[in-house]
Amino acid sequence: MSEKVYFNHDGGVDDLISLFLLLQMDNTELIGVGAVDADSYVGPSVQASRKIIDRFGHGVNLAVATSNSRGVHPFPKEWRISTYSENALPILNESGKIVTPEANEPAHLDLLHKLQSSSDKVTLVFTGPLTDLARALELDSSITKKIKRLVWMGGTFLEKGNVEEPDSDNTQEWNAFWDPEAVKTVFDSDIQIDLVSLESTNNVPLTQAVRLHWAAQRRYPGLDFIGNSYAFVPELGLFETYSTYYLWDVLTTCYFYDSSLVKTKEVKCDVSTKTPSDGRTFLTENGRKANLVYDVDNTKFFELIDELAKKVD
Ligand code: AGV
Ligand code: CA
Repeated sequence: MSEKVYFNHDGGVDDLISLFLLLQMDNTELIGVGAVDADSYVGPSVQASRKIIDRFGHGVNLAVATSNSRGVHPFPKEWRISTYSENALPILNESGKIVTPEANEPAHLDLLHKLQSSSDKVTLVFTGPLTDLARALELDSSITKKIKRLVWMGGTFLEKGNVEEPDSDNTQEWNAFWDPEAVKTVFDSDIQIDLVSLESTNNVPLTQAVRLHWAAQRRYPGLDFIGNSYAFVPELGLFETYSTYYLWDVLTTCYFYDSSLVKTKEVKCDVSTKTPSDGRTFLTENGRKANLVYDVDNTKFFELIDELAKKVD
């Protein structure tokens, strides 16, 4: 039987590649897609999402919802800009038109109504901030009964996060930092949560070897698309910078599909909502239970990306 999935993303390169990969997964029925501003500009992000569904969706009938959620801590503009490049990729514009429509409701209402009307439980895959889910929960807390589990790229329990901003103590992960209160709302619900946090994503940096591996297979349109997309984000050079890219969201999406790629352990956690550590996730005996993904089999992970990407022509 196929698993129903709702995907909410924030338009980064790895968010859009995640959408591409979700469209290739067996026994996976994508029932909705929402895009939130955050690490992108939501206009080109929604357009790029619709084009990806057109080009790589095997005829699936979907609409993409635009979020009107706004965060507390804005992402750096230098990162958000890549979504314009992604939207301009020739492979997404060859047909000269967009067929997949926009949803007629904002993303949090699209999510709410899709959950309310679903007869089966739905898995949520979130690769950006949790704002749209928190807003849906605030409108109707009974939707938790319709949620099988939430797979979220976010948070970390390491000493150092990936935020380096003047109003941060550097302990946070960005998706949690954008809207800390939303994380709190979701953590306070009884949704089962799988956390794909920096513990595991730090193991999948975008290296030169990875880029070469994709480049060597660019005769496959799916791998050409992935290679071109990642060309819009800076290379991991001789030293790690604030802009070093990891395959954060792609690991999250692949874990959703094949949990044997990773190791997980149960943790009890909470989130701070107090500046300058707001958005910091931390372990505490009084916290909520979550399944923490903390390690990944690199070889199997990259093999799965190849396998899925080769399903399109
Ligand atoms: O914190 C990781 C999240 C993921 O959902 N995003 C990027 C992924 O889509 C924020 C982010 C952290 N560091 C970044 C980010 C960087 N160097 N460039 C772009 N985005
Ligand atoms: Ca993201």
